[in-house]
Amino acid sequence: MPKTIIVSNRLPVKIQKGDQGLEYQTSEGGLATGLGSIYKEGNNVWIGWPGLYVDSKETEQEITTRLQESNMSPVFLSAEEIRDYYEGFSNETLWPTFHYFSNYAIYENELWEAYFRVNLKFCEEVVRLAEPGDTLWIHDYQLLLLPQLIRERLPESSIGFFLHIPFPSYEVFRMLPWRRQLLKGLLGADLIGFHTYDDMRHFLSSVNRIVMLTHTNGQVDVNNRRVLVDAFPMGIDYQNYAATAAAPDTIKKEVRFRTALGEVKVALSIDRLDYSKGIPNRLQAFEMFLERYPEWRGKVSLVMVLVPSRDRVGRYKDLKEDIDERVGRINGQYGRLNWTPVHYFYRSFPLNSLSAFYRIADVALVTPMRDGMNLVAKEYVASKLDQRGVLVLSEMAGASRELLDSLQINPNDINGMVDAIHASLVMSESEQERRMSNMQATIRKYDIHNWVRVFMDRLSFIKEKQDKMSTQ
Ligand code: GDG
Repeated sequence: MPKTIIVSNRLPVKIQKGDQGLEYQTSEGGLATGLGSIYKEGNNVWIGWPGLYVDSKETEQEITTRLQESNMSPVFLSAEEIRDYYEGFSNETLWPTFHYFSNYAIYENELWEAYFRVNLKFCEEVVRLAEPGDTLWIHDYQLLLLPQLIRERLPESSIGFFLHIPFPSYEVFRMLPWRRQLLKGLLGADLIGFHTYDDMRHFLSSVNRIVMLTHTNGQVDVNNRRVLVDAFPMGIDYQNYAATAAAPDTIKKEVRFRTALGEVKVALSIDRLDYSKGIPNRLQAFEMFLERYPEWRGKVSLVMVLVPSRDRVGRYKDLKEDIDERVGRINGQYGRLNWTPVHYFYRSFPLNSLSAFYRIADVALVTPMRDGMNLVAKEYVASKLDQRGVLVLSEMAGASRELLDSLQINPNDINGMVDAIHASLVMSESEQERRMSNMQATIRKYDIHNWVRVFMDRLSFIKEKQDKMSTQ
């Protein structure tokens, strides 16, 4: 029976060293939920790094045995590989470049070589587990070389690839010294998916100008093999977010939050700590809003959840300091004994707390400089059971293409953000309801299960088309 193999940098599990040995916690992330319906079935499997450094073969064996029970197959990384492939090339070369922060990118051959070696390591694990007829679905920017590496070893295999972050314009992409190898790596896939039509267009333009291959209707012929390129905007598990928002535990938490916050309007932001998320700009806008609209002082608070991320990378430490300073300045300048302008949390919360935050928020400020999609925007909308609340959304987030009833802003336009914050706080309830219900209709229909189904269908479609081409 052919199986499906999912491959991503991280496995959908969190392993921590506790007093009683290793503790395993399955991930609740969007991707894990969506692909849960696949990898947990039959003999399907998810290949990836378990997210921690393991220093003994015995522990590796223990983790491997344990994860096999839940259809996961770990790829272990050495301390150098974590530093050079993951923190280095993935997060200090590709991540900034793909998010249009090329000035933050470092170009070092040693990091590139580690990236190549780790992609090869993933390839070995795929080759070990794959059998004829299997379908492979590879995820994200840490594994751009993997499709072609697998293609060389298993020429007949069916390979899908999905990029979760933006694909930059040719002018930015071409700054990478390894641009040719990266494109060739990706073109080993049969289907290459992006969140938006623009990402897809940028990719095709780079393919055209860097590896000189043309395309027709998103199809590129590579060595007599047809590669399909398409946009698949990722959705969320709508029913789950709506159900969590309606759960008694969530409502209890909302009541507790409300008591603690007092009778203020709530603006909410939730992100991983990352310079792509536009956090300083958002704080600048909130500060300017308080300055320009003194009548709102004491009447609105920003609840800002920052989830720690990549805190070993220098750039992220600097960003954290900048944010701490800005929050301190706003609270120092405007705070009162009975009112805190910015409630700032640098940690993560369980899902029902997140849901209570979504419920209580009159406004969600989702203002990234660049974002592949941004699922927080969709989760906020799905959690608004009474259809009250306003989404302020950056036009630089992939989600802006679908959530047309949000108030869209350019994150570099601080005045525009100030106006949007004000407009959302004074928006009539009927307009809030109209906008929210339109957005809910969209994301209810195009949910994560639909996303998985459509991607898999397109992959079988292109594979069948190739088979027909080769028998003609
Ligand atoms: C990448 C792309 C693309 C956040 N805080 C907590 C928590 N979260 C969850 C959110 C949401 C997820 O983390 C964040 O997803 P985003 O889409 O907003 O952003 P990235 O992490 O940068 O993801 C992005 C995504 O991939 C999918 O393709 O949309 O553009 O950058 O689901 O709810 N979850 C919990 N506690 C928290 O404190 N439980």
